[in-house]
Amino acid sequence: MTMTIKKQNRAAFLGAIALTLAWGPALSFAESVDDKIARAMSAAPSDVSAEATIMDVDGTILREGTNDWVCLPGVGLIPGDEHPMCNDAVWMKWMAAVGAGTEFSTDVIGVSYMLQGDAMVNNDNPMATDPNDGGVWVQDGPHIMMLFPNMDMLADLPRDPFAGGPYVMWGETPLAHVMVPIEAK
Ligand SMILES: [Cu+2]
Repeated sequence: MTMTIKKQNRAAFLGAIALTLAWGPALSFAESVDDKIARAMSAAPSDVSAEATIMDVDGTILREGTNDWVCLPGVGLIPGDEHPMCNDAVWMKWMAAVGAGTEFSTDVIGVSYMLQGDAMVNNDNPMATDPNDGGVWVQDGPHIMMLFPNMDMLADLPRDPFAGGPYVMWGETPLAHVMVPIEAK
């Protein structure tokens, strides 16, 4: 009798595990791979994104591409972010350097598409997290981002995101880049 109960308990236990395994992935990955790929691709014109490699924010390759672009469903540096981007090799190098906390430099310009817009950020301080800290905060709509080999090339661009046209984000940091909005704020 004792043996029978144990067997039944064991069966129930294994059944519960099987259910957990069956439902777990569905619950923890509420968003399908197809949805992530579609959002990643929406960051750039189709002649960029259609053949691009699609990489999840954790580095997982969701789809191998055949051109030199890498599209992501969010900005992995910002936890939970869902603003997609399509990066060239220079921007992927920038992302890796920021993620690893290492120095970034480039000999050539870099381009990233963010046609679905961006998160709200402090334009001077990439580490800022409080939108009420008195700094200049900006959340841009569709834009292109550019990296340059040296800061002299950015000398004449405004540091004010609301000046109109391209502006410099995080200009006093090694993460400086040019934001090129393509819609009015
Ligand atoms: Cu951006």
